[in-house]
Amino acid sequence: MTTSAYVPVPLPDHVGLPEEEMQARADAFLADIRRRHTVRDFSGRPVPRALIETCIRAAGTAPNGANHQPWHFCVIGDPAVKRRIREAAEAEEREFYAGKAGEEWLKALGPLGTDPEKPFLETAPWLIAVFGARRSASADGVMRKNYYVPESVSIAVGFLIVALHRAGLVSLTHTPAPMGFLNAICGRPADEKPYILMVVGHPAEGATIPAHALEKKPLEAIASFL
Ligand code: IYR
Repeated sequence: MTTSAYVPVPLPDHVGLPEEEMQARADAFLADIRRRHTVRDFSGRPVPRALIETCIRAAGTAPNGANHQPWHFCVIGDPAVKRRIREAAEAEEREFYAGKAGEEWLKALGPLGTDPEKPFLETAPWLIAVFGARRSASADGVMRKNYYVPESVSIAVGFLIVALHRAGLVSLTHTPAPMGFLNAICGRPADEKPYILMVVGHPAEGATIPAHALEKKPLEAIASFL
């Protein structure tokens, strides 16, 4: 059995704050994140690639299993590739809405107003397909097993969503199912799993969201303190 040694370094960059300042920052963050909404009406307004790169760097700082960073972000701006993704996604969605989803699921989607048409996959300037790898290479090229892959990828996507929001962009976490077509289109190995297809850009003028999306459960319903 081989093990690598723990090499401690001092905790870098931690900013200790007075309690009032902590509360003020938490309040300010809550106010800002409350303004984040998932958007399905995108404009074609371009977004600089550098902005996307920075947001992905932020996503890449997420906590994850054994710090193996088991994710890959495939960023698509090429209109021809976006079109292929739209066609493949809509083919899946047509089956889903035609009955594969089942009655209960379709009923739950009623308030969202979604359907098999996914024009945003072509309109939005960027799509980001997020993959998780069960095995991947370390910095020095050694292949190794990854741990807590779905959890790690999901946390990174959470960071990405917040980074995009803070940058003044909107996004949609899209999950056509199954989305195996993304491996072929993105040129990713078959053992990587596509978890989420992020749609990123600016909202279209007059973009709407479902009223139902504004109903957030109160603290009492989502938390308990022992
Ligand atoms: N993937 C489908 C259906 C869908 C499912 C859930 I759960 C949503 O929160 C939203 C949509 C679609 O994108 O239309």
